Formats: sequence, C-alpha cells, structure tokens
Amino acid sequence: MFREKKQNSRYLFFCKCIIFCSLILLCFSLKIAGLPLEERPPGSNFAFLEPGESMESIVRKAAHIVPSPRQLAWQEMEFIAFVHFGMNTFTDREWGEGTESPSLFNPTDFDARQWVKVLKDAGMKMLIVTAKHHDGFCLWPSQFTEHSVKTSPWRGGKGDIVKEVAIACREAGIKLGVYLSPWDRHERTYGDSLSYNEFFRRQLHELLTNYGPIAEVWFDGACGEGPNGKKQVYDWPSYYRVVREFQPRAVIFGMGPDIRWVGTESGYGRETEWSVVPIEVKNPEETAGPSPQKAPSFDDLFIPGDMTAEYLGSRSKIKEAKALAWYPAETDVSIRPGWFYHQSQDGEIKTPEKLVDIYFSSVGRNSVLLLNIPPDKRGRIHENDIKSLAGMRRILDQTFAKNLARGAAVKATNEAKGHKAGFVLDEDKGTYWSTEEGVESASLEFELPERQTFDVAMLQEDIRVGQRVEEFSLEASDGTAWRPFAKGTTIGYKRLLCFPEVTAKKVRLTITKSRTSPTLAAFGLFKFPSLKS
Ligand code: FUL
Repeated sequence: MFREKKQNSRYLFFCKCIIFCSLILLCFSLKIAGLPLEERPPGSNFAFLEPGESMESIVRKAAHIVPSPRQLAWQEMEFIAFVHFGMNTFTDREWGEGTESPSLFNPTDFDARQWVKVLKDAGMKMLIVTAKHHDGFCLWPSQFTEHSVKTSPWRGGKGDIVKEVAIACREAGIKLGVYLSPWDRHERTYGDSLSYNEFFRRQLHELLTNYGPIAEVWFDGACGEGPNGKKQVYDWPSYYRVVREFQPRAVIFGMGPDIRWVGTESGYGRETEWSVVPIEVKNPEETAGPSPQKAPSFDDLFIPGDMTAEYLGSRSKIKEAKALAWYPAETDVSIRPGWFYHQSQDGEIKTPEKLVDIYFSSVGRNSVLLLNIPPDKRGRIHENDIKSLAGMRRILDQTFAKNLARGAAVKATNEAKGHKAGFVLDEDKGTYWSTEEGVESASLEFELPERQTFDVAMLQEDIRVGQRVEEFSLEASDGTAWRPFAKGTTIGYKRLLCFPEVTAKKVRLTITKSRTSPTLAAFGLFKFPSLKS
C-alpha cells in the first residue's frame, strides 16, 4: 500500500516535471516566434568568450557563429555598386569644404535609369548612393538643412536625386543603399555633439523612411574638426537604433556592427579572410540599453574598431578575444583613380582585365565587391566606364558559363548522414557536403565525364552553418600520380583560384585543416576565355 502510494507520487512528480518543462519550452518558442526576423537565433552571429576558455572550445564557438539573415542576404549579392555623385562632381574635387554654393550643382542630363541599367548589366545587385558626402550637400531635399538639391538650380530646386535613384532601382529589381557621411563640413551644429547627433539621426530617419527598402547604410568613420576646433563625438548606438527601427533588413557598414571595411581601397582582399573575427565590446554590466527596461543588445555593446590588420580571425587572434562576431569584409574600390568624376581621369579607367582581377581578389576571397562608378557632370555614367564594365562582364560570363566539373562522379573519404559528396555539384543552395563529427580533414575526388582543361576553381562553404575551412589543396590526375596545382587557406562564402591551365580527367580536393567538420556547398572548374575571343 505504502509502496503503491510512493510510486503514485513519483508518477505525479514525473508528470508535473513534464508539464513544467513543456510550459517552459512553449513560452520560449512563443518568445522566439515573437521576435523580429532579424533577431531569431537559429545560431547566433556573435559569442562572448569566457576568461581562460580552452582553445578547443574557442575554435568550436568560432566555427558555429553564423551570419544574421541580413548579413547572409548581403553576402549573396556578391557584387554591388558605389555611386559617388554630388557637389564634388561639379567642383572637380574629392573632398569639399562645405562652403560651396548650391548653385554649382546642376547636372545637365541626369538619368538614374541609365545608371541602374549600366550597373545591372555589369552584374551588380545594389546601388549605394552618396546621399551626403563630407561637404554636407544633400542629394535629397532634407528638411533639416538648406544645403541641398532644393537650393540648387537643378530642376528648379524641385529635384530629388535619391528619389529618382530609388525608383530606378525598384523598377530594375536591384537594391538601394545609402552613404550618409557623419562628418559634415557644412552643418553649423557639427562639433556640438548632442545637437549634431540629433541632426544626423533626423537626416538618417528621412532617408530611411521616404525611399522604400534600403539594404545597406554606409557609415564612414571620418571625424574632422568642427567650428572653433570642437570635436564631434558620434553617438553610434543611437544611429544604429534608427536603422534597426526603420530598416531592419539593412546592414550597417564600416562604423557599424554588420559589415567591416576590408582595410584597403585597392580592391584586393586578404588571401586568408575569416568572417568570424574578434571584436571589441563594452562591458555588458556597465552598458546602458536603449531604455532602463531593456538590456543592452549587441548593437549597444559593439565598439567600432580598426579592422585593417593583416590577420584578423586566425587561431592566435581568436585566442586573445573577449568576443567573436560574424563580421564579414566589404571591398570598396573605384573604377577610376578618384571616388568622384574628374574629366582629367577619363583615360585612367581600370581595364576589363584589371576589374576581373579585382573581382577574383574580392568576391573570390570571401568578400563583397563594392565597385565605385562615378557619374559625370551630365549626371550620366561616362561611355569609357561603360565600355570597361561591359568588357569585364563579358569575361566573367564567358568564364563561368560552363562548370566543367558538372556531371562528374564524386566520392568523399568521409560523409555525414544527409550531407553527401554529390551535393557539391547539385546547384542547390540548400544542400552541402560535410563530414561526420570529429572528422576535420577529408578529400573529395571528382571523376570528370571526360578530360577537361581548366584554369579556374571555385569553392563555396555553406556559411549558413558557419565558416570552417582553414587549409585546402587541389590535385589533378589522369589515373596515375596526383599532381598538385593549387592550394588555399580560407574558403568562406566563395573562393576563386586561378592557375596555369591544367588538363585532367580526375581532380582531388583535400581539406587539410578545418574548425570542426568542414562543409562544401559548391565546387566548380572553369576556363578563362582565350584573349583572342
Ligand atoms: C572615404 C571618403 O573619405 C572618401 O571620399 C570616399 O567616400 C570613400 C569611399 O570613403 O572614407
């Protein structure tokens, strides 16, 4: 009797536990479901490290940090356009003083549709326009300053460059981004930190609420002296809040927490480029959130820092970190020597071959290429730039027209369940090859349908589960010995390698080092067009 009672109460206790756990789970899922898309945690895009944490645990953490949905959407664009246009176009300068008269701004044949057509034809998926550069002149009729298109002679002061660009982008199906320079050499409140921060947030709000979806907000870090030598202190977290509230899908570049500058304006990214890197963060206990009720978010904790060092995400760097974040690189470069149009540079436009080289060294090195094409005084992209862009597109299209590895029989030395080797050739973004837990090096062997000649290889990890590959090599064979022909370190979203022509029936990819199980979503072999074609 007593035993039965005891069993019953155990049973009751067990049931209570199950109900309690289910309730907790239910609350948790409801809470997650209620979060905006950008904040849902399928995996996080940052992690704190514990003092004294083991290297094994740090590496595991780094390998499981993943991009946020907006970071992933940005990375998948691969190739985007910068358009520097403004007062400097008319004064033939790179940095204006802020004292230029708006009467100088008068494009004679402004055509946003022409910009967008040229850029779209070149394969670019977004246009980032310099809505305001350091001289403070606004390409939209801002309510908060007279220094804008509204006091210029262009379209009798009734024009709005940002609006026409936004419409042209929407019509053509490419995204829009805005460059809003925090450094403003015209605005008289600049240097009076509180007032200028409010002014800047208002301008940002105007741009983010009047022109439809914005996919990237570009924050340059320049911070010149204000009137009377006053130093402006930018309130970055408050700027981020405006972006998050009004354009939650937009990534914030540069001085923001989503995308970092690759560290050079040459167009050439790092050979080893990790998207997971150490970042500076404030102490959560000492950081105020947006309100006393709300805990500080990652945006509040993030400290913009210098990310230009050569090695950012290597094991020796992550070992020293306080926090790690998915913080990928964007490579900005101009098609001309200057960022703005100068007639004197009409003969100095980068050649198609140079642009292709830059593409391989940016998109092909786990970065997004942000190529600047500055319109001229007419307000049109110059014929010489169009010619170079078209030439570049032709070479890229011809190169990537046919994946010579397609149809190959693929086998792997190791496969995780559900992640077969064949997935690297299936052109389905949702599938990838991976190894079983604990297997950090493995080979994939491709037997091509016939002997092929190639000089380009393309590899892509599935970054939705993180970035892991640290070292790999490629070999070719005709059935006897394996001949090495290329090797690399990181892969990330995309790795492109060029090498002297190889002719072979078999190719072997060996991942020699990886942070936990490597993944590969895509593999390709290609051939550059011959120079005569
Ligand atoms: C820099 C600016 O100072 C240049 O003028 C240009 O806009 C470049 C993209 O960013 O920091």
